Amino acid sequence: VGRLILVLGDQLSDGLSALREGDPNTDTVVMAEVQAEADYVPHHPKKIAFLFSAMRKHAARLAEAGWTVRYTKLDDPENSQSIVGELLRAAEATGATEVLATEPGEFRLIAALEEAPLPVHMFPDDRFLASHREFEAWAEGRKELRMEWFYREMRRKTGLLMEGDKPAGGKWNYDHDNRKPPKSGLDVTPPRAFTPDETVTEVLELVRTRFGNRYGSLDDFTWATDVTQARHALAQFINKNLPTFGDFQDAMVLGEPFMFHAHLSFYINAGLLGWREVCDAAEQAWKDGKAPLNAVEGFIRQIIGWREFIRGIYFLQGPDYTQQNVLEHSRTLPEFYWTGETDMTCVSEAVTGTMDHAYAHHIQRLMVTGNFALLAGVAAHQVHEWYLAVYADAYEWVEAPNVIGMSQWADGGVVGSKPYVSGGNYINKMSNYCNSCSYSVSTKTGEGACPFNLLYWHFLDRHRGRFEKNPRMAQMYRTWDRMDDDRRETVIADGDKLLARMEAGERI
Ligand code: FAD
Ligand code: DLZ
Ligand code: SF4
Repeated sequence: VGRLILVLGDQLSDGLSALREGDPNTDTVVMAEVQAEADYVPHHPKKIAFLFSAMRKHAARLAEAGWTVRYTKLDDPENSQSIVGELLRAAEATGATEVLATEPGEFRLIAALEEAPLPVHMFPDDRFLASHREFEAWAEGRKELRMEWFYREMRRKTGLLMEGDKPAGGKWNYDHDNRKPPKSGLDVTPPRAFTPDETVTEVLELVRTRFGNRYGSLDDFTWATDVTQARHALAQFINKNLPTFGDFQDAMVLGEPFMFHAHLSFYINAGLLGWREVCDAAEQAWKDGKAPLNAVEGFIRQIIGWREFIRGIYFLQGPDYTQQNVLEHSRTLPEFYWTGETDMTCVSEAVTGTMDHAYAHHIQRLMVTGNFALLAGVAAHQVHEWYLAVYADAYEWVEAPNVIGMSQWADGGVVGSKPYVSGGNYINKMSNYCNSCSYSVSTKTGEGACPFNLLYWHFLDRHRGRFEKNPRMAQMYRTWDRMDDDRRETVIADGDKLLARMEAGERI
């Protein structure tokens, strides 16, 4: 008898390790749409629609390549509605007694497979550049893990943007050129759109029926759902938006949810695109003189630097990472994270954009929704669950270090040497949101003061013991200390009032 080969929703890649270990003549591929995976957090309907569509098309592709595929649809009456349950049903139907799997990207699922009542042989997920062992060896003995050093190793390892053993252009990192504030009249090309085919249309109907009334809109679903389409989306990004990606990487503009960002993370994370082809395409654009080095280096760094570093941290830190809450924050995530109903234009723009697109770009995630939750002292685990649910690119391996680590500093500085907090000035500098906000970014206390201004000092004040010795924050404490006592008291009192209103569910 043959064996079972498990292919999960984010393992839609040719040459997956479990498939390489298998034999198309005797083994059966198992793929399953299951309620348990759709429900461990309330995933955005667009994320579910994307995954189910891409899974169905990938299953057809595997069958065409000669595999026997056993695919369970969500509404199959026999569906046991869990991954392990579907493996057991498949084992019974085929007589298989063992399973080959590629390691999942979440400890929750790894544990479920390890505890399954039939043996599961797990193979490394080698769709990544750095193996667990390689990252561990790099991290070993270092006092601090910083992305930049790891990234340089990855540049050397891949040869991307290298001239011999020197970085192209003489510098490793061109971020200095990538902090331009927004301009009006930017020539942004929206992500490549695809008309839903028969498979996608069927999935959209299913998802609307089953998940239509949870957070997130299913309207205007036009994403790529197979490798060919994802490659078209990649090509369009490289040709149209990559040249400007660097300049406006940190900029935010009202009504521009995508800016010059790639809109490719969910294709990459689900396995439709690999890091190598994405980075090669970007490097080629630079070699052809179609995109400047600051843009191409910045983009490649996100993929072979940040993405790989973040994954390394997740597996290094282990299953308890998502429980970390070093700053002991305990407030409930405000309802407006699910409705967008707040007077803060920056927050409502990020949340409604997320509802519409299951997407927000990096700086919105970090400096708007993440920043606010951190300043307001929201329980890190609740913030983590929100991010895991609402973004189409979110799986725990990538979401948790970004949220628990980078954004909420709940890991005490493993990912970032200082917390990403800012007052309204930063948002005002990097966006045009404040012009149409009912709060005033230049008002620091009292009526109409921007909540980010109040809560910024509130945060620094309540965490003084932890941060005042941090050399990167000392300057801010000096500024705070130079204010007169009355003013400091007013800031704290106004901050307290705002938080009390937020906790009472009043509109803020
Ligand atoms: P671009 O800005 O165009 O970047 C290009 C690519 O680089 C992305 O497609 C992605 O593959 C990679 N990348 C960039 N930054 C990161 C990063 N910090 N970590 C990992 N990969 C990165 N990314 C996810 O893929 N899943 C998440 O769940 C996720 N959660 C996040 C939560 C917070 C609080 C923050 C601050 C960031 C998070 N990110 C996450 C990282 C980043 O915001 C997204 O990868 C990016 O916005 C995806 O959009 P894009 O494809 O347009 O990316
Ligand atoms: C996120 C997700 C969802 C919503 N649904 C499924 C599913 O029905 N079947 C499946 O195999 N995978 C699904 N996934 C992805 C997994 O929950 C999980 O996040 C990843 O496999 C972890 O790497
Ligand atoms: Fe956001 Fe404050 Fe600007 Fe309003 S004024 S958009 S709350 S930063």
